[in-house]
Amino acid sequence: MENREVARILRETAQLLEIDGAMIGRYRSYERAAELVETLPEPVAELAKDTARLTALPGIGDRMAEHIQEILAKGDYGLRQKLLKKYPHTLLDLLTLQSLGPKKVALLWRTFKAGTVEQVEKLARDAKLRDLPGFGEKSEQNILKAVEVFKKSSGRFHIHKADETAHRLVTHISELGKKIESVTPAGSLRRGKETIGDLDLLLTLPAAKHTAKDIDAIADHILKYPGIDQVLARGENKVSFGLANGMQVDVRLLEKESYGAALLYFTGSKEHNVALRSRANKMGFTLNEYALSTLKGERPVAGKSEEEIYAKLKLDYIPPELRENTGEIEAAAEHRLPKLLSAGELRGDLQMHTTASDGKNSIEEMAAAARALAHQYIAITDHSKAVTVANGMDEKRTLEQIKKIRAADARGLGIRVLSGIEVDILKDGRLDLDNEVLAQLDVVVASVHSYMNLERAAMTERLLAAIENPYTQIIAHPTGRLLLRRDPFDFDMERILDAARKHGVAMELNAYPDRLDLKDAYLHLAKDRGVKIVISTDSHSTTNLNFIRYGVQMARRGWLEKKDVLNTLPLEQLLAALRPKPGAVSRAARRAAGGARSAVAGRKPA
Ligand code: DGT
Ligand code: CA
Ligand code: CA
Ligand code: ZN
Repeated sequence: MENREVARILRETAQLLEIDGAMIGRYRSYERAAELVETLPEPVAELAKDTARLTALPGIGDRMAEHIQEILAKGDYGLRQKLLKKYPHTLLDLLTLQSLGPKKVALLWRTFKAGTVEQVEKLARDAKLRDLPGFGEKSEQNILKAVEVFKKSSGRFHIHKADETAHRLVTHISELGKKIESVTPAGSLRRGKETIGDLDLLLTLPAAKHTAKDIDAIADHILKYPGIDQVLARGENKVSFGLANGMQVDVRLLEKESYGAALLYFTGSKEHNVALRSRANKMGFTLNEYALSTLKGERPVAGKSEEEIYAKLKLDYIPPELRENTGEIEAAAEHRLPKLLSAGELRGDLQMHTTASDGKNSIEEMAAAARALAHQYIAITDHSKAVTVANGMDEKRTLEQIKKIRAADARGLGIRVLSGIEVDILKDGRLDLDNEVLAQLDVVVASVHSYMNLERAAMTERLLAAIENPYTQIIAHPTGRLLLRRDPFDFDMERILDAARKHGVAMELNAYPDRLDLKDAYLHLAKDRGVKIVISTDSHSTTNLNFIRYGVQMARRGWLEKKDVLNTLPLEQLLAALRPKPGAVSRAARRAAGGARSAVAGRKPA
């Protein structure tokens, strides 16, 4: 069982306890245990083999340790089951709605016995909620918006969750050793899409003749994967099942000779496949999941690898992330596909939090973990005071934090640590900290965390004002979307990108899997307009730093190349490429002498 799954069960217990009216200390202890498990650097299943190691963790007592062990053994435990006898399981869906917390869900349940999303939706539509304490007309609207998001997102998963599950499945299936040739994730996961519907795995069989019995044995082993909830199909070509976490998995069994054709087909997207097939037909071929063949006589001409199929279709190889039929086939035909960014080209990470605000680790711990990922620099960017729930820093604390970061950096951590801030963009577009303080930071990242429902014109003006502030260097998670939970802010993206370009402000691609913001289409738009991108993880713990790879995948989906991304630059060049601080005369002057106000937009990486 994955840490995240155990954490989810503990967190749900906390929420159910809160609904149940438990004392705050009681439900908080489950919440804290959930957070702890979620951010453990190793599998909790390993740790839990030794009770003493579990109880050595902060905040985990004997009872919590028992709970965790029971969850690991049975997938659930007594307390949660007891609570779910009292309250319907669907209350947990209600809790996922952006605008409803446990207190409000409890009130809805007590007042109307409303326990499903549909019931609450109806109450909001019928204007029955506005008179409840803590609700109003605006909350009814917000609930209806959240219901829309819920409906759109049910049955889909965040990419890191799908990725982890796929990894575990591949490990499990690989135990078959020589009985199989290979097992490869395909579908939307391989394309790096922001959320994943189901998992598609391709399993190739060894070349030697295999009998029905061999295939049976393979299926038997696959279905021993722990966490299978129900088997949906079992045949000689396909094994499908649902997992306890709600995810569905299709495993296709195929001959080695078809590997390329099958990988191409099951990677998709469907739109890419359709366009590719039509090109094949025009060239006198047919293309299916088994091979590319001649139309007449159906003689196979390619199928072992994707490369040979693209080549026969007179196309350059198209990386999976580009396969959405948004111009990649035309570009491949004309040899003008971008040379996509690769993970190894990133040199640093420019947004992360520490215990100074809502992060779980210290400056030193973040630095050590980033260094282990071979980063050359990081920026520590804790929150500013407006974000009270995240313990944001005021001017005084920010100055202390700058000192702390500089001191740590001066001690030498094997990686350069920049002093940064994630400063809040207030409702009117002003930044949340004084200019004198902003002037002292190496990296100023600005972002919105409040008044997220402003109408389009107001939100556009707000972001324009933030970009025009001479201290702003990077706009973080620009649209504020939370995948499967919250729609993006409404604003005029093209105007914002134009302003960013004009003022030399970079746009963040936030790699945190709940965000992936900017998204692919906006990244492409930004690139076309000469706006630079920074890829950052927005880590709140050392383990989050690994999310950088999802950012790289999204960047590739946005057609980005090394030159489009500022944190591919060595440190000195990065600092020179970020918008210069007001008063940073020497650098600005040097730039002017070089004739390049386009220093940010047009700089070539070394
Ligand atoms: P998902 O699972 O919703 O995140 O998205 P995908 O892209 O993984 O879609 P899925 O699982 O339905 O199918 C996997 C791949 O199989 C898909 O990307 C392309 C291929 N495929 C599925 N159905 C069709 C179809 O009707 N026509 C064609 N040409 N390809 C299909
Ligand atoms: Ca899929
Ligand atoms: Ca599928
Ligand atoms: Zn943020």
